[in-house]
Amino acid sequence: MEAQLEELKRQLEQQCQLTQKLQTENQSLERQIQEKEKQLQELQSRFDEAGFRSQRNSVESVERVSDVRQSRAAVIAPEPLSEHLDIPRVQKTTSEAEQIKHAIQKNDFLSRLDDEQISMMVELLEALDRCPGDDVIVEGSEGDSMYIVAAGELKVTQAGHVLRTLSSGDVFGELAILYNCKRTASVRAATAVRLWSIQRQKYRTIMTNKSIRKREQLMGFLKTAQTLKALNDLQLSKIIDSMEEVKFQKSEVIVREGAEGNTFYIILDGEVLVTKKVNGQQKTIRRMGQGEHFGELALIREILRTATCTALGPVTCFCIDKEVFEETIPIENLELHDESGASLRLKDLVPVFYQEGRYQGDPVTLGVGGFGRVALVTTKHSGKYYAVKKVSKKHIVAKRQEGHVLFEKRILQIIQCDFIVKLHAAFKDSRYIYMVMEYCGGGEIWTKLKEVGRFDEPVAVFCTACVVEAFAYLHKKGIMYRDLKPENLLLDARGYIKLVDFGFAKELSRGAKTYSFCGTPEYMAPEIIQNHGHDFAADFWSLGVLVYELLVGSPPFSSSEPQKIYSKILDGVVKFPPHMSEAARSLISKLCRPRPGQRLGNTKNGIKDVRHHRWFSTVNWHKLRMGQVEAPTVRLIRKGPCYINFDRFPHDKTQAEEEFSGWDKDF
Ligand code: ISQ
Repeated sequence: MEAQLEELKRQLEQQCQLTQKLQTENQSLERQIQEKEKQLQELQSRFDEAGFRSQRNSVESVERVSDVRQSRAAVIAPEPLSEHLDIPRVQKTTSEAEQIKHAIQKNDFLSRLDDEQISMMVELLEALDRCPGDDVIVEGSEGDSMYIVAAGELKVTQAGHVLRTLSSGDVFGELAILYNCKRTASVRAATAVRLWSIQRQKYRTIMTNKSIRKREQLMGFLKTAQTLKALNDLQLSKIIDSMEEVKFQKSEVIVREGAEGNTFYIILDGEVLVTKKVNGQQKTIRRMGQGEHFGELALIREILRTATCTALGPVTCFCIDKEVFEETIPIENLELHDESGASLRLKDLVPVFYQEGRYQGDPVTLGVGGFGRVALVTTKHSGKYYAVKKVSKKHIVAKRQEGHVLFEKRILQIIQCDFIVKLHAAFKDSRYIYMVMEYCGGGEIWTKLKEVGRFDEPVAVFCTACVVEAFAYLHKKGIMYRDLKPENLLLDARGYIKLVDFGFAKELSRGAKTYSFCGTPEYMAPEIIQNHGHDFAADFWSLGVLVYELLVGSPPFSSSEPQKIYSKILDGVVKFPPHMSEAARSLISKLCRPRPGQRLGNTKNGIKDVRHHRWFSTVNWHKLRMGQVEAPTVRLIRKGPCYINFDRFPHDKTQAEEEFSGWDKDF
């Protein structure tokens, strides 16, 4: 036991000795490390010094160090800015201002300031006179000003060594306008000198306040863009962060009519002339100035510019490209905006005239019917085209159509569907009511059908799919359309179909029936003819008739005598020509089932069953709704004057009688 204890004691002593030895070695190693670190620091500072000298010899700056940072970056603490600093502007002669600008432009750092910052600097610089031998900057002191030499000479020294001489037009101490930095060299007047100097606090206060005001101003400008209406301040601020300033010279074309639009512009300074080709001639639409913007639709749609914008003098714009914009803001946040109806005035609408042909010089008429006429007009303000439906009030009263007209206006006002023509504004006077509608320049489907005889299947599928979407929208809102036919389908400039004419539309609650006899005979459902009462199912019947007419060129139940048409409809026998596909036959048969309750679209799955029918198997419904499907109908659209896709009509100079019964008080 005792031997064991002795052995343990010995081992413990050995352990203690070893620990002591290690501690001594450790201390010596630590000392060596400290020594080495000291040496390293010395070497580093000598190296830095050498680098600094070689750099500085080639530049004008006094503070400039190596471009590649060798050590940790200095922490720059933010300085509070004085809010109410009284900062006088110093009047300069033209040659003084020129000299200063020139000095700024040849300085590597200052030349990167923007125009506004430079002019502000020119205004704020104060004159400072120094005698020979006066110190302007002392090495190691904290810098708060920058200087431009107006006249005289100064010597730059570092640790007693003269580094260089500064003379008129040289800039020094410029980093001090950014932050509080230690001066790394001294500058002393060698002769009597005149300097331009500016203090950091003054410069930064002015510039910060200016930037805040500019941001607020830009925010205000952006808020006037309809397309950006739905965005909050944070999103608008992000847009401002992505925008860039661009300058245009006098007469420079900023955007050209017909060119692809990719950029949105806000005018910061200068004036822009907006012109547009109207009736073959370049017409001035308007002048735009500070705060106004153009090209906003380029952000959300693939569009061709609808006007030319030219700089009237030097113009500065703030702009953003579509791609940058899309990366900044999700496009779903934006409102697809068209010129608001509220801003349209009847007196701003000017007729468009035929430029050639037998009606040359007459106003363009797009359509004529029992209802009145549709004229093509444009606005002095935007140069956009509109279709104006003008109907005699006397005629409306005579045909007892007051209710229909009021309903049509009310319905069109609330409808927001890309497959239905938009109503931009409505007016009335003592003789007429006017409905200012979106212009669909591609013409009527009816005209196209007559031109080509019948449509091939892809065109018919596309047109019908657009109508299905319009019906889906209307039926969901409880509105029956009741007047489907190729005459009421217009093509917009992209070849998309839009439904027009809501004179027969009716609101109907689910399960209810209506009994009025209306529509176009060839398209009437049997239950209308039989007066059994009809509902949304009648629209699906007419959809079947439309598919047939598009593929064949004439409707399935036709005759020159109306009674025969009705008989054929009630017989319900459809003859399919040999060229018609099995899928088309199947769809037509299911849509034109005599019993409304069995009609496709009117059974338990509703309009989904129509969309899912195999005749539509090529349709991507989502893309169609998004307007992302390339329309096969574009090849039907002719290029030429804006009215080229419409039949021509002679001008009607007669004037309707006045009407004062007051039925139109809500129109
Ligand atoms: C829109 N564009 C062209 C013709 C039209 C006819 C009637 C209603 C709207 C129209």
